[in-house]
Amino acid sequence: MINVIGLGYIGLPTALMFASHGLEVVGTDYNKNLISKLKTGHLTFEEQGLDELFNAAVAKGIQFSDEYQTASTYIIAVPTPYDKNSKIIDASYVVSAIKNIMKVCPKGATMILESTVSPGTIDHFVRPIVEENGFKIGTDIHLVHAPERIIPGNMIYELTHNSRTIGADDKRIGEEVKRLYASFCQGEIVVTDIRTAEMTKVVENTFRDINIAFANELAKICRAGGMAVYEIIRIANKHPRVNILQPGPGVGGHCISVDPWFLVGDYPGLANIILAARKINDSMPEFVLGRINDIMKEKSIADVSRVGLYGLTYKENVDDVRESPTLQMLECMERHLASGIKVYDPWVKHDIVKNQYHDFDAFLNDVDMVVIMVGHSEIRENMDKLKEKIILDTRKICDMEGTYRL
Ligand code: SAJ
Repeated sequence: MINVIGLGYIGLPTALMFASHGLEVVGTDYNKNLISKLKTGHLTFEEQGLDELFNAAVAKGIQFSDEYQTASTYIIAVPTPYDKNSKIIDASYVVSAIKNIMKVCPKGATMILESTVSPGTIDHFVRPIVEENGFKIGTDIHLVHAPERIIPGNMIYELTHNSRTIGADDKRIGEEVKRLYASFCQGEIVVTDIRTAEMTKVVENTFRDINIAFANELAKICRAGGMAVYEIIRIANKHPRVNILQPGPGVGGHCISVDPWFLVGDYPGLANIILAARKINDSMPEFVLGRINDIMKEKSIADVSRVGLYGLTYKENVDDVRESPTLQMLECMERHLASGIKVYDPWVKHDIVKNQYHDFDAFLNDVDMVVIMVGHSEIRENMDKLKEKIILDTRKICDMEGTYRL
């Protein structure tokens, strides 16, 4: 039996995927409210294809519980934030999960950590707990790191088709876990050691952060030099070895804006490009704020309450607001004692910020200027509603004449 620990954005789809492919699965989360929702057939976040997968898993008998189970395999998918001061990983959720598993797990069990961790986390935090509990690693307990790689918005497809990395101490166990994941994963599954798997995952997200930072820096340079950044990127990308990403209002989510800090925290003085990229991406919400101010002056908008931010999530067509550029920008405004700006996001159903709207038309009715922070399908399909508005488009999704850009 597989006990999946942590039923968030990664753990839930993973548990459902294993169960829908016929494996015996119990999903565990310490949040009783979340468990009761799942038990009564309610999903806890929106994701394309998740409903169908949930129904298939329930039909195959998946169980949900707030208690850790006695199982042959544990899959841990809990958050791994970083300490905002030291920049070092905060492994407390992982540590707590391992301690709880140790209370119920039989000898011979395999513990698979899917959460992204800084290289060395398993050595520093996980191994000591296992040993303190009298288990011998390699015989009584097998440790594996199988970092998740799926992208919110396309999770189910990517769970099935992405390549995966399995890091294990013992090649035989690595191959066993590979067979387990091959029950649903059609991508290549590479078996390696634990430290390599840890580092590879962090490197992947850091690579993307640096590349987004390059696009964002170009946007700033081009703004200062009076050049059209999107046209420049479009033409440069015709070169066979150039592939520049898109500038935007910043980098959000719980992955790309977090994981590079692990390397900065652990290797200060060495992780220089990585640190610079983090700073550039973190500076984007403030840059957008500067653009809003400039445009307000140009268009003689005196009152910020006539400005509306479209989008609260960290990217399009997801309901995840963690580290979102819009939230970062609102924080920055509060620091400058500027408030009153209006906000709307069709994916965020509850009030999480001041002056938040839940109806697109009502929102549009109350503003003269719309700042597109997120390119949800809703706005892409209703661009004509913005005809009379002053538009600052940070995502380059609007091609109406007079649209302002980054
Ligand atoms: N962004 C830009 N410009 C771009 C691309 C992205 O500004 O050209 C912004 C997005 O709007 C968003 C942020 O960057 O705010 C991150 O979005 P994303 O779509 O690039 O990635 P995530 O954070 O949703 O998912 C990433 C993925 N990692 C990589 O692509 C290397 C995913 O595969 C990982 O599984 C996930 O992190 C994770 O959980 O680690």
